[in-house]
Amino acid sequence: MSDPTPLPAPRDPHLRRMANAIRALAMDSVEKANSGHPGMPMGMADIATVLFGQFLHFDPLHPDWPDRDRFVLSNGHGSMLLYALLHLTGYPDMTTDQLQHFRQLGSKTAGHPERGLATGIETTTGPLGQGIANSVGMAIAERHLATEFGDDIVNHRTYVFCGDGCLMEGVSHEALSLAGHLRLNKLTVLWDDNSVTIDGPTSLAVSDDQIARFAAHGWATTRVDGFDHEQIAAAIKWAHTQDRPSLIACRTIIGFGAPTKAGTAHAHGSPLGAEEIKGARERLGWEYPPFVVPDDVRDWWHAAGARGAATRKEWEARLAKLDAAKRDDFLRRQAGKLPADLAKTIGAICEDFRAKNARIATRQASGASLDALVPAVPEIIGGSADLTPSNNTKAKNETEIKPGDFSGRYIHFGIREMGMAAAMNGIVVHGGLIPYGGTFLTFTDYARPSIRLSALMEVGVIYVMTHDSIGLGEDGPTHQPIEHLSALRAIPHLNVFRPADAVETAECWQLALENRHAPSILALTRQPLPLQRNEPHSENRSAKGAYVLAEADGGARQVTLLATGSEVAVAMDARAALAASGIRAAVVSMPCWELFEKQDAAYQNAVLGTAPRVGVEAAVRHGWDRWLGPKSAFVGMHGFGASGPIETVYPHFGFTAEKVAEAARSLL
Ligand SMILES: Cc1ncc(C[n+]2csc(CCOP(=O)(O)OP(=O)(O)O)c2C)c(N)n1
Repeated sequence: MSDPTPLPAPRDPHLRRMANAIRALAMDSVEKANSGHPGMPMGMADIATVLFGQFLHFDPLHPDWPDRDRFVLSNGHGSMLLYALLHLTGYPDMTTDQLQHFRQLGSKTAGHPERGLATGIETTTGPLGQGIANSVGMAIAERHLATEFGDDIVNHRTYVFCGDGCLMEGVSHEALSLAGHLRLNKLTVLWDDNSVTIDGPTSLAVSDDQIARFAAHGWATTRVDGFDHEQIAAAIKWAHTQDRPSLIACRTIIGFGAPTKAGTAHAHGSPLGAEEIKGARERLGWEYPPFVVPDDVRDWWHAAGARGAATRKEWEARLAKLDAAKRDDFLRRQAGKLPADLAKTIGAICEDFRAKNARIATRQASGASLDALVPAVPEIIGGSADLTPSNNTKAKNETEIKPGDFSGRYIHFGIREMGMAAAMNGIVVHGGLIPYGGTFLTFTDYARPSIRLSALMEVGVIYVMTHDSIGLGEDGPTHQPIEHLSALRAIPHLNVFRPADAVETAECWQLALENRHAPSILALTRQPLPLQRNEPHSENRSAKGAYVLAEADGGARQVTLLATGSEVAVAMDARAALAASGIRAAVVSMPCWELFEKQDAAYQNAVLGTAPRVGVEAAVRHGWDRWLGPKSAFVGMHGFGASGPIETVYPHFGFTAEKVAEAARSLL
């Protein structure tokens, strides 16, 4: 219930005043926007004041300082808390004007924090649970890089704010469990324990004992009054001494200060209204007009923001003393630049495939590529959601990350697909590492919310998704992806690669690694595929997304067969069958639609041709009409697959040269 009585005296009136600046900016920005969430910033303002004012290592003038502490606002709906902190501590781009344009088109102050829009936003949050799961990846990255470059160079902490919502989301289970298992002792979660969500009190839907839950996951736990600055500071100091990740449960009141809405869901997701804000100002003793921060408060916050500069300079001095080759490597990786000889490494992998006339599954080709890439590209760090032998994700000699020992480069993510994907987002936004992780393509559904965020953040996570069609056979329709390629292609800014053979697989690995600003899906087969490309390797032909693998022999094309992945071999056989009956067919391999889409019209037209087209893909048609044209046919899936050996399942669903040739003939 609301509590219109005066607020209890704060433990530290000075710090309360600093926190009230956050409260006022949050109330006023949400009010001006007529949209947003004032309750959480008002409830967590004192905790944020202690963390940012006394503990967090950061430098607003050097927001990308690699050894800064990471701060994740997992309860991203409270974005005004972060924007107010960035503004008050002196991030130059977070101006008063930006706060006044909260949630407006073109502003840096989007509804939920978006990485890249403003400096100081470490990761995009809003979908509850993602931030806390990202933080696990950040903490892994920190520990691993410390083993590579030393504690002098990498030695920072990761702090997370989260609410009841984040802890109700299933992905939090995966994240907490993995963090506890790995003993990520430099990760601290500060939970906004306010017992309120949108629908009302948390008692409507949950009765978990969160402290016991975190403890069961192997976390150190403590509880504080989220308005008591001394308790908060003591708990953060306590967290620094733990040998495992730590939870600080902070008892708070949502909308703290609001006379009638505090402590209720009414403070959660809508403007407080003029009357309520007036009352809050009175109760908080904040007599300044909207967006005005008095000098003493501004000075204190600026001093808090300036605190990190000296620490950063000390770090720079240590970096300067680092062995030159190591320092260059560190800086190269931080800048997201790949080793200069990557193309050579890929060329050698392709040569090897050709020399062996590799008739292998593309998942095996991916594994063989990793055998060469992992030693050549030290920033690669990988893993699998418990399908290592199936995904072929573990390179020869790739050692494992273990609880308390982060020197390895292979992560057993456990059966936690979304946790893995979200952790990879955390690893990649941390900087210095390129994460890849495997599971079956069909289980991208379990990871999709995090894959979407990789794409929204424009970060180069690499998803190694094997068993990419009904071609996986006996595991049957539960495991056979049908709509997944289409669903993934629907995500903007995500490159979906489906290589046709070993050479294309290595090429797609190169493209995925080189693209540091878009995530990649590598959709790979379980079944062996013949080598299609046996010309000496000079260019990465997959780079244009689609290309003519085999032109029609003996005259103009009568039909063009468009195929991806395992169906390229079927199309090639169909081409031969058509040739035998005097029909001139070309085969176009389309390993990545998104890259093909980026080519100019002249190239696209040359590849697609003007003849009738047949699309071939062991997946649903959805999306294919973009490429098929008016006179066309599609050989694909029209429903779920079936359990059985590939030798029977594949022809059962029509993936034979005869059926494709038949479809082509029907167009002539
Ligand atoms: C995955 C996901 N589901 C639903 C929402 C919508 N949503 C935003 S905030 C919220 C309630 C969160 O409650 P809590 O974490 O306790 O935040 P508080 O009310 O304390 O600010 C919900 C359901 C969301 N942002 N993300």
